[in-house]
Amino acid sequence: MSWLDATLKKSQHLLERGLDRNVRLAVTGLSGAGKTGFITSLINQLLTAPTYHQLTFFKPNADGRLTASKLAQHPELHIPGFDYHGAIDRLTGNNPVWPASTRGVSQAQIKCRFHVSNKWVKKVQADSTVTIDIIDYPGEWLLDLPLLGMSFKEWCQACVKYLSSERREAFCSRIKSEITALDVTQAVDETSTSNQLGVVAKKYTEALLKYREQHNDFSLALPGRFILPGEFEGAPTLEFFPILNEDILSLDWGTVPANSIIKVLEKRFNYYKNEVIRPFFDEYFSKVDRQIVLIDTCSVLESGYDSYIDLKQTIEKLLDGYSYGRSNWLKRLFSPSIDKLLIATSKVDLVPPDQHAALESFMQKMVAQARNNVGYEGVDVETMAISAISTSEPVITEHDGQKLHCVKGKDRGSGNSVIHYPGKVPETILSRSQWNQLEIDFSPFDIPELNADEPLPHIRMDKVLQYLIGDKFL
Ligand SMILES: Nc1nc2c(ncn2[C@@H]2O[C@H](COP(=O)(O)OP(=O)(O)OP(=O)(O)O)[C@@H](O)[C@H]2O)c(=O)[nH]1
Ligand SMILES: [Mg+2]
Repeated sequence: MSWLDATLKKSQHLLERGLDRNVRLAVTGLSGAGKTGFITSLINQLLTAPTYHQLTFFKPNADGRLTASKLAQHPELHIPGFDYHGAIDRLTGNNPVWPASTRGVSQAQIKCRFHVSNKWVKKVQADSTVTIDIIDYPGEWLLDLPLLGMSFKEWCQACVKYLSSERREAFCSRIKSEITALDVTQAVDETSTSNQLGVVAKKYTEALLKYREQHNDFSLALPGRFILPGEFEGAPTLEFFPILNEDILSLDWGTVPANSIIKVLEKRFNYYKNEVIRPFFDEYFSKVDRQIVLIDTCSVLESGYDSYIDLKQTIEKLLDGYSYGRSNWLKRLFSPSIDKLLIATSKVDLVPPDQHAALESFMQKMVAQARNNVGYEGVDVETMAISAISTSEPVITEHDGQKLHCVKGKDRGSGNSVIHYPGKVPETILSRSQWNQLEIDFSPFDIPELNADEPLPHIRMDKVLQYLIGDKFL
């Protein structure tokens, strides 16, 4: 091959790669992890960057190549638009408030115009545009993802384990007895039993929701749409519950009558999987290129050993669902094409800067197994400690003659400026007794006074942008 051919080939290859400038970004995380705050800040940072050049570690901005950004009308007109302006108005209003917990799906599209940097691509076009699509949805619905890989019986077995834990006893013992007393193998008439099943399903949901309200708890025993049904409110597909009798779970269900309660519940569970969960993930997650998983490690640390174990297992199941290997069930279903995954611990503005590394390290250890599985499949995985919207500033005080790094912010009650030391963040996984001795308090601050037209204060959002989309600005 002559040098001219080689050069042309190289330039063509780079052009093709460089021209792939649409990024579909999945922002993933359980309820309250900070997804909506993150999306609001990400849009805000991109919209203000061409004017303020504040994103030091986001190369196109640092190099002065990002010339303009705008929010565009998303071409998928059947999906509501993400209410960016509403979120900014609420954050920057007289009495600032955080965006409300998300109750449905919405989507944003951001277009960023930039000067091309690659010398080969530049020969063909001096300027180009990167288009970023982001989806926001209720974190509760994410809990349904692992259900896709389970049969009804497997789900029941997982629920038996979950409901047998001591701390849930007070909340679940009544509904457990009610479910185990049902004659679930007898043939029934579905139409006349439907009402009864609906009542039991309602009581089951209420018992688990009560537990969830009082404890920071996420579990597969409470399917996502049981918490937030959206358009499925009142539909029979949400009226199922697990079989909890261990003797029945050990039976071969092949011999059970087709119109028994077991079979009715199984049918509803399968319908839920195939007609509710699968279309949702298919529509929103199958075309994703990049993913960020947000984890509120601060609240994990505050909620104790048992909650930690629950959350760790849920995250493992979720990331396993997202893992991209050939043998993986999600890959078989959707063939997602994610090539970069960022696992970020959110809200680190509640932690003094000298402890960010410890918090990140703790989170890394919590997700080590899941991360390993994903990385093994050739996906680029990174972790970071970030804050989408910072409510504090770092300060150094003195305590017993020693320097102490703290955070300063607006007190939630009085509105006065207060200095807070949250305690020593552990760097590594703790035993149950170490958890019991952990003295930690990440008291949140009020939202500081913010200006609607300026960049929101943040921690490492520029690094997040560089990692997730920086390579698209060639
Ligand atoms: N200090 C601090 N708090 C934050 C930050 N981001 C979110 N929060 C807090 O966390 C709460 C939940 O954040 P959201 O962005 O609504 O979380 P979400 O993941 O969208 O939750 P769902 O919509 O329920 O799935 C907010 O109401 C804030 O109180 C942050 O960067 N710093
Ligand atoms: Mg939200």
